[in-house]
Amino acid sequence: MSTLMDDLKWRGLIYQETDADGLADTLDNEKISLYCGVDPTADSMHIGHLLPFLTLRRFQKHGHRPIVLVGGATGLIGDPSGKKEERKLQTMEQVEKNVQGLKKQLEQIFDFQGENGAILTNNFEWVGSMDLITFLRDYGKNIGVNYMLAKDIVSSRLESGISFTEFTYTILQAIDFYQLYENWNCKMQIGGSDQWGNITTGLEMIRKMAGEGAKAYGMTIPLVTKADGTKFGKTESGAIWLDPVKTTPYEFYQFWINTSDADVVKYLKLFTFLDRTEIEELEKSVQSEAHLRKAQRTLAEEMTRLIHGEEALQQAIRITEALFSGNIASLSAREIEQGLKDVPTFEHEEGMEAGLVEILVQAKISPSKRQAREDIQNGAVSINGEKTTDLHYKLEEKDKLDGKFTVIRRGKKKYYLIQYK
Ligand code: 545
Repeated sequence: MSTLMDDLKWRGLIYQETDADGLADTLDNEKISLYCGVDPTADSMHIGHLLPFLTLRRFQKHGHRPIVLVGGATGLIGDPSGKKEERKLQTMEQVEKNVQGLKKQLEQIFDFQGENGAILTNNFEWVGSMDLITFLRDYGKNIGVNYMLAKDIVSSRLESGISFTEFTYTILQAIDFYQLYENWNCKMQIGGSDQWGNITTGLEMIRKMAGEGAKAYGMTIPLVTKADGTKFGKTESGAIWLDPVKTTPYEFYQFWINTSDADVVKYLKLFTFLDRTEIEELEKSVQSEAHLRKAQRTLAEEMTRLIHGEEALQQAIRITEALFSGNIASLSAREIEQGLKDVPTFEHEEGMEAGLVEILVQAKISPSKRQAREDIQNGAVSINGEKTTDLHYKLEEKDKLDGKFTVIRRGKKKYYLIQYK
């Protein structure tokens, strides 16, 4: 058994594979090229898309060459896999914009240098200029309609309906696999479990085009599940995007650090490049000193460093610590904005009263004037991290961070923002 496949198995990264023994044997004896694709249906991936690409990166760390394909052509068609309904077509402009966004993210994950440097490709290069006659004669002829109808993806849509366009999608992805097989000696495709049908159609295409002797493999990665049964990768504020504008590095860090004890070891195995001994150490820590949350902290650090880099990670840690201790005076206005993106915000309009008591009531920080006064006198209220017990305090220019906002904290951890126009 190859060490790479052993490792993937131990991590729980293998769901389905074609010819497991043949694959393990091949990986033991040669360095291969393998690929995974993504369609530009959005300008950013979220963490639900990440696993196949991190797995591809594991192959690269073992000396194999990763090919990352962005579907500039397939994105114009729409993969029916895992979709209950026909997709709306995207415009050419949108697809092109999304291609650029995804390329940037994928470039961060892979190493493009050296003998097995990653290759980034776009299927528009060969599908975009293909004429209909070539499509139907050279490729379409190899895949039976009955074969396509038997795939779960298609059969599950026969009742609700599927257009010829989406029905054809799998042939395009199969052409990609064959093209990469021919031009880059690409012998393997990996993807999430929803891609099994497309991957096996590709193997069928390769067999028909290159002959029965052609050797190629497919593997899928399981869907990430959570111990409590809720969906992985979603929070109240939505998906966890890789794009730092959609999900700030601080939020990203928070997502991972909030992983439950029941899930954290599984995520360390699936998502990080820590080795087995390191992960087993952390597993012990979850069992014997769970309150320290060492495993969660390590997971959050590894993931944030991987996607956003060291500097953004250090900033996320700094924001986390400052918000926890209440010492937010140590943060920059940008850091506060990042950390307090989701806290209750009150728009302070010109001409409004600047008295602290009034503001506490208007911003619904304290339920009444009486309570507001009590809160201030008890020392429960702080402005930009500084406690104030002055009942007659008025917010001034110097309290506006960056000229834009004031942070009010009531009690130990309740934060509010006063925003100025
Ligand atoms: C296209 C041409 C190829 C090979 C693959 C493709 C893409 C594939 C597909 N994949 C999914 C996808 O989602 C949209 C992401 C928006 C940013 O549709 N037909 O593109 C996801 N994929 C990663 C995993 C997946 C899959 O990118 O495979 O299972 C999610 O985990 O849904 O020649």
